[in-house]
Amino acid sequence: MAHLNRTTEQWQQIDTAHHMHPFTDYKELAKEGSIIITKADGVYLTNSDNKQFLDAMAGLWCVNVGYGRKNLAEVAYKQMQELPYYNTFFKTATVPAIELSRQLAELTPKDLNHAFFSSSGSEANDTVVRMVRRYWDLKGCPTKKTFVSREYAYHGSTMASVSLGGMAAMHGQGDLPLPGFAHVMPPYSYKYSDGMSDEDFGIHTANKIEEKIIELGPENVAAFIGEPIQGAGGVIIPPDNYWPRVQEICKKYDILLVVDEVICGFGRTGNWFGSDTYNIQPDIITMAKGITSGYVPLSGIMIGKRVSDVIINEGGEFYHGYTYSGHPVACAVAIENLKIIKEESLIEKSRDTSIYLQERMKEISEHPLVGEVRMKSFIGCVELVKDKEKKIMFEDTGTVGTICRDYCLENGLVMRAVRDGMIFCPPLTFSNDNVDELIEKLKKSLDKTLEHISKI
Ligand code: PXG
Repeated sequence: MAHLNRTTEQWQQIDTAHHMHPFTDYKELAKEGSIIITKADGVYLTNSDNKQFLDAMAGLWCVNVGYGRKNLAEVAYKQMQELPYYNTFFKTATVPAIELSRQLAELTPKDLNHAFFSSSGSEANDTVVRMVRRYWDLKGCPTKKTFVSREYAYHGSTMASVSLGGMAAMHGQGDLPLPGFAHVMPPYSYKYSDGMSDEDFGIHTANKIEEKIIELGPENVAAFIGEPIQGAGGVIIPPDNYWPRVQEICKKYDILLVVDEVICGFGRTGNWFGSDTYNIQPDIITMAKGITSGYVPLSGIMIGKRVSDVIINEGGEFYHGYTYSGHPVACAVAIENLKIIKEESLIEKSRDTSIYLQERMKEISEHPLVGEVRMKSFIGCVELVKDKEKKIMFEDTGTVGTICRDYCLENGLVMRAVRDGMIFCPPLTFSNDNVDELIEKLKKSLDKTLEHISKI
């Protein structure tokens, strides 16, 4: 769009006049004006004033292969010429949708052999709710309808996916969650463990799920849904014994296990899926983001044999689907994206780089503002706290995180602030040099933040 030769101020004015952004305080944005990103290459973004930023967030947790991949653009261009669109309703299919389903069946954990596509993580989670409820109806258990999820879970923004999620602020707008969605304490050790050992805390928080199932009555519970590591909730990394216990509980009460891999999938945690990292055997997984590295929108769920056998063999027509389910251009880009991840061994490489990143993060841990740094391969959080020794968090949650995020931007670094946690989730292509740059810029931003808040 370089032909639209407008100044930053002009773009900002038009943006304010006509464009409502997601998750935005509109008055505040109108005062400040948005940062307009015009191009990107590798792990760097450029704004409309030609300032460069190191992108330690892979866009919004999604650009796993980095920016500027010409072959992804070429595949999209070719597919648009050959067949830009056709649907997968009414007994039709397209070659990219079929081939991607086959490849996903191979890549995803055992028994997940069928894909149902959509365009966003939210839509995919809506598919989960509809399919799981349909499954229990077909099994003759029509009361098994409630989903158990966790506080601070993020599963999307549609009515069903926001209900699955556990974000109190979102629930506060518009009388949500819908009936049939319950939430329990997440394994957020820094905030809730209260001196408990990691092991005890893992069991303690997993048992919260069991308590909730008993409270609701197992005959009313359809599924538990969880992200292997809770991303938008602040990179909440569970103790190692958490997921094994969750699986035991789901089995014991005959509850389906749905794993939301929207952030953790496609290499983020050092394996193809978070389910591989934590040895989880899900009945269904949700995928989006890294499936195309964000180059085009695509999402989907992979369905395990237990559910697909019933839906396919006993269900007749399943009245659910989207115009863009299995979009051929999106599926073609996804196939090429998977090829890049495999051919460049990006998962193995990022796992290696994460060892260096973890080492360098030790310097960040020593900063007076930092309560802890927690990470798993290429996803992590630097928790900023009021009192490092006594483990006291800030009362005015989110203020210091936002100040630090703004200093990061000033210093040419994109990190996301979740409450007072500074999140990193870089492209899998991040090199050791990129790590050095991240650490240097983050240190500088933390110093500035400390200086800033000591004046308040
Ligand atoms: N599940 C998970 C685990 C996610 O992280 C979704 C589902 C929904 O995906 P869509 O494509 O509908 O956005 C997500 C999305 C943030 C942020 O502020 C995180 C997400 C989306 C937007 C903002 O960190 N995650």
